[in-house]
Amino acid sequence: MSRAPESAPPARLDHHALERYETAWLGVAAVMTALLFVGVLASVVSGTYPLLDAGSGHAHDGPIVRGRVDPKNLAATPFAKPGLVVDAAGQPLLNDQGTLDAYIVAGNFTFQPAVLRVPAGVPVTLHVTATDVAHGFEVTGTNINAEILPGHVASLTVTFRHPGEQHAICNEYCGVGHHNMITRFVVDPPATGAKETQ
Ligand SMILES: [Cu+2]
Repeated sequence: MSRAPESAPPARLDHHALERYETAWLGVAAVMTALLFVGVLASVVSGTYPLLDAGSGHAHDGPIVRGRVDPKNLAATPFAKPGLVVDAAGQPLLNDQGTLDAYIVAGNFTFQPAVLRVPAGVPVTLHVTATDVAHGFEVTGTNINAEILPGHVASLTVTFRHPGEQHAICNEYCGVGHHNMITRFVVDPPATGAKETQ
């Protein structure tokens, strides 16, 4: 059945109705803008942006104050010895929170250490900072993903469940050597590490 040629043109919203929609959407946009503004302001005031606190109270924090370090003076911080924190016998050392600590330094198109051995099944808090420019830090197969800024410490806790190898990569373009920034995580079976050294 074909439409009658003389049928009325399709109904259109008159411009008053359009104005109402426009006003409503402007209202929605205004509310979203206000919420965003309040949210950013609140996080700045409460000090959660852009830092992740390095957990003050750790025995080995040294001069890390509320997630801040002097990137020119990492020698005075635990970052001077990148890697897993171990005791005198070379055993991984649990902190007060019951996790292991590992310090990682991003800079000069590398992560230090290049290889990090961690036991499976034990939570590890990774403290990461940068010496030069902004880098990314993403551990494959985990939800660890942070922006690493000079002077700031990102502290993220992860438990590697399965023995094997995983990698941390820089996912924020930082210069010509960007693609070389890889750290290998070697995840040891839970029992092995302890037995070997006894
Ligand atoms: Cu990079």
